[in-house]
Amino acid sequence: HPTTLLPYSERIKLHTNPTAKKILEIMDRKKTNLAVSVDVNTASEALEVIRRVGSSVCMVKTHVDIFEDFTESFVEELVKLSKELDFVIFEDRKFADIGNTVSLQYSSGIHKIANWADLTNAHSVPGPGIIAGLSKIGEPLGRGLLLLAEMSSKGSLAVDGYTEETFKMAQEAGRSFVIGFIAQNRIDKSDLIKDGEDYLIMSPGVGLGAKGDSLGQQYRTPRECIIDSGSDVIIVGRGIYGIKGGEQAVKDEAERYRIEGWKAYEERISK
Ligand code: BMP
Repeated sequence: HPTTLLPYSERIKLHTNPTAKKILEIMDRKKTNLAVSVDVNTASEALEVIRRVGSSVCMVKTHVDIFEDFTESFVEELVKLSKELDFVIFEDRKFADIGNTVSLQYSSGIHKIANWADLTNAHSVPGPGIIAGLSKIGEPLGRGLLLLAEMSSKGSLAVDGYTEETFKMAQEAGRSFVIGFIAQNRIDKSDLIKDGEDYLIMSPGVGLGAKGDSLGQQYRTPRECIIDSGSDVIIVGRGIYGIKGGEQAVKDEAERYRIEGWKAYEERISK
């Protein structure tokens, strides 16, 4: 695949969306393709994890609807940390409704996601109206969107034709707002991709220890994601914040994944 041989730095100019550019710039500057998912119960715990791992990551992924103590001040602190520690904020909201509803969910309610999240994501199941509804809100703010083209969980229905149609839906929407995919593989196949097009492929389901969990999650190593499958960003949750041994252990584990991910990337582009 043409993209997998290019350094992140050379892909910046292939994008117009400010969030896509920012992600690639940070990856290059901080030498990291690691995103940490902070799926803990409280906003205050999440901030603690972020303070520990922030310098090792290009992106922090949140599920703010998990927090029992979500407030506006969490958002203020998160944005402040994103500037200090140089990372992008990705709210893993997985929108899945008609355009009108998602535009309200994205801009309003308690969370007002569009106000603070650089990046969010959506399922393609409702059709292109979901992209139109979200882009109406997010594009003027310079936000980016990922479509879920594949999932890491066992028995996922996002395979084959669904995955391919998702790619085509993104391609038709254009890259001013849709900047890539949540996927397990380089789904922007070289026979589908057009000259000068570039997408960011971000893969969850990454772990150096366990092979999965009891609820269908399946893990691959950073190497498998980046070299074998051509992913650009590895997303790690429990493998990092769930490590035993206290604050320093979490920090060290993030560095371990950062180094693994970066080594694999350097090997990939040197092929
Ligand atoms: P963990 O590394 O602890 O298994 O967490 C994975 C994270 O990635 C979770 O936040 C989950 O919602 C998300 N995720 C996933 O695991 N698989 C997908 O296909 C898409 C996801 O967003």
